[in-house]
Amino acid sequence: MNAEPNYLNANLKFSPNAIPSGKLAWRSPSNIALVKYWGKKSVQIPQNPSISFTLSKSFSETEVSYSPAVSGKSEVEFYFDGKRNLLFEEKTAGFFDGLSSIFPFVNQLKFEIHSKNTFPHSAGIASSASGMSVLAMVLCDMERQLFGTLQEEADFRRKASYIARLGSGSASRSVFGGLVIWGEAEDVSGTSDYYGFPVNEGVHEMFADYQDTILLVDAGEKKVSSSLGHGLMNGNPFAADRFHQAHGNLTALLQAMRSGDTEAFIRISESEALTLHAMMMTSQPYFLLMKPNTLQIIERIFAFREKTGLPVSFTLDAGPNVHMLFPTTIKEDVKRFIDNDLLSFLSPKGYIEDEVGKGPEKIL
Ligand code: 2P0
Repeated sequence: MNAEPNYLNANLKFSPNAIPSGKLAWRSPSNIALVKYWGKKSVQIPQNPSISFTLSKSFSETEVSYSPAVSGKSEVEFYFDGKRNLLFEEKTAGFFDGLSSIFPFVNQLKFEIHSKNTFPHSAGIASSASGMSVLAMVLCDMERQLFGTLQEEADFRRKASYIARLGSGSASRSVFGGLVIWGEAEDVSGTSDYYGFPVNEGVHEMFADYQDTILLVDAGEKKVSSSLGHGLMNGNPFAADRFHQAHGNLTALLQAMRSGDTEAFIRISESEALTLHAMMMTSQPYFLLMKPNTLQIIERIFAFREKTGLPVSFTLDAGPNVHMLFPTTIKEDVKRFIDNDLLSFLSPKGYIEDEVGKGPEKIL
């Protein structure tokens, strides 16, 4: 069991007459889980370990200007897509308030935040993963620049992942590129319930640039938030078995990805997607996030795979959109398949051709 890092640090504070102003910006991607996090213990501790691909093109880009606060506590102004967004403002202010013992300097500053996503938010593409991880990168970067700490890249990333987790569990995984585990996995040393851990070494090269084409079935706002969904696992009669199953699936999936066993990769990751939605359907109150077109697409992926023998599979996030996973070598075949067979099931927003990415990037 990896101990919780102790990040409480009263010294990360400016002397009252030397509160700085400045600006910085980061880009941070979303990620797609292959073994799912669904159910948490208190304070953002997952009930089971999860593993994800960090994406490349689906990201949040956030610019943060800071200056001395006038009120003596943290002040946040949040603009999303150029417009003031009071919901994100409240969420960010709450997140920052919760960090006051880790980053006491946050209380001395006024923040003006300008953010945008390259994908529709609250549509089951993990917008909280990119949105919270980008804020974590910014805060850790401020600590590094203004206090001279976190000079080691590994320390910087680990703390950023820890902070991102406090904002949203899945965000802890977006801090790293490629394949990332969050949550203690018995047979993968270095993994932790407190931060993400990249596990790219030894994974078959085919997965280094694996494709994730996100088929947007319904790009609208979803009705049940993930936080609510996680909470409902507390009363789910299948919860204990599900948490146990996830451990075994993670071990088997990682093994399959190391040996390049696409058949096992497909079997385990598709089963994880359906299990996630089965948990939603067996919670009280029960709810459905798949739409009829989600099932239409899944049926067609099964048929296409049967007919062609090509290793195309699907996974789902907490929403109706279908993430189609496949190796780069068959990109053209899959594109033809989408254009011929799937377009009629998609919303006007169509699809996003994403792939495994390298993780957050500093842009200012
Ligand atoms: C995951 N999801 O592993 C799973 C699969 C959605 C389906 O993590 O309450 O936004 O902020 O910790 O991370 C979505 O939940 O939840 C999620 P919080 P989060 O990616």
